[in-house]
Amino acid sequence: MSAVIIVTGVTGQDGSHMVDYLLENTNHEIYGGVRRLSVPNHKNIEHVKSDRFKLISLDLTDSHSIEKNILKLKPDYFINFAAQSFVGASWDYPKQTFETNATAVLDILEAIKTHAPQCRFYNAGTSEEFGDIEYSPQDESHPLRPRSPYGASKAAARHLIKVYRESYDLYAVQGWLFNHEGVRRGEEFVTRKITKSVAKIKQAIDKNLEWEPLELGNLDAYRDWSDAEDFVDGVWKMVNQETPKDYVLSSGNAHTIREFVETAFRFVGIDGYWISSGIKERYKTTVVEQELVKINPKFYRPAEVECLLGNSEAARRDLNWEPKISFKCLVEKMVRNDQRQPE
Ligand code: NAP
Ligand code: G4F
Repeated sequence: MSAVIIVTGVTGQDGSHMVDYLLENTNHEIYGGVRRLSVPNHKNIEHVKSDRFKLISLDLTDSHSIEKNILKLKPDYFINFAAQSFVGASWDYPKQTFETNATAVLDILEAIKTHAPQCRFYNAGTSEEFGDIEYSPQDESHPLRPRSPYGASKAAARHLIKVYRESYDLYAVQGWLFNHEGVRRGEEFVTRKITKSVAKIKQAIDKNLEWEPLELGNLDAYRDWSDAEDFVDGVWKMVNQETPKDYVLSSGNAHTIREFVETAFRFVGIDGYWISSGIKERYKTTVVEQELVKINPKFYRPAEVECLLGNSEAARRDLNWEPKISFKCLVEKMVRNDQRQPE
């Protein structure tokens, strides 16, 4: 039987991978939610050519557009990847972040309860909800101690989902997904920022040209990085259990930003070394005089989540899920992709 699935955030990283995954692994009809922008950015979905995929107009900050789509399509699944997803921007736009990431989830739950109570709802939760961590690795029992308006908005959404699940018997879940990256990653997130810059610097060195050093903030934070393509399978499994339950998805390995930088430069044959410390820290190479990386304090955050390391034992056991791509393969894949991109 073919089901009707609404996926939001399809212009972004995870939503676009979810569309690819569903087209390849199911025969369902997929409706991709996009909001109106002056200049549409459909790059991540422009390769999709299927009459099982249609775009619908859906802005999470407009409850009417949420309700209208749910009323009309009566979806069997609603997979919500849309969000203000950049932690750094959540201090600049705390209200917009909360409205997009939490209030909109309430609007979706209300519309599902009223118009499509059989619909299975997945919301994109995050390791950022753990925030100021109490222990490592973090599992499903770790307390929610968010450190940013972003983390707080996702924690609020989690509480709402639990309340609606228990009050109205809805199938509604929110995974705790640790960082996942890839070739569709937005360019302001640290991994993509690094791989783009490594590709540019390598090209400049090869052509004997000058370059702008990569400017970063906190190099000491640990993140548990995986490949986004591995995660959409876990999300689909989470929304297809017998009874709804939230799971952690993670690789179980954490690396610092510093290690990501070293791995990316090493892949293009540039061995570097760190000198100095604090805001004077630099990454240099013996090949040329000019520095590769320097610190710009504008990328420090008002409050930092210093270490995220996930324990995904429960998902591996219950959902038969595991990530396949290693940290090194992920970094290499991202750098290789950025080396192929035209300037
Ligand atoms: P992303 O690439 O930044 O994509 C975000 C998507 O949300 C974009 O398609 C964006 O559309 C859409 N969006 C933003 N505001 C909207 C609104 N008001 N109405 C409708 N659509 C809106 O994020 P991602 O990395 O794929 O992450 C997907 C989800 O997982 C997010 O909820 C994120 O918070 C969560 N998450 C991500 C990670 C990770 O490591 N990637 C980890 C844990 C949780 P436009 O193109 O129009 O901006
Ligand atoms: O790449 P980031 O911006 O990702 P962050 O904050 O971990 O958030 C991502 O993962 C979350 C899951 O844990 C998602 F919920 C969220 O939607 C998003 O996908 O920053 C990673 C780390 C931070 O510690 C940051 O302070 O890198 C550090 N960093 C150092 N220099 C930088 C920079 N981050 C960015 N974006 N830019 C820098 O120049």
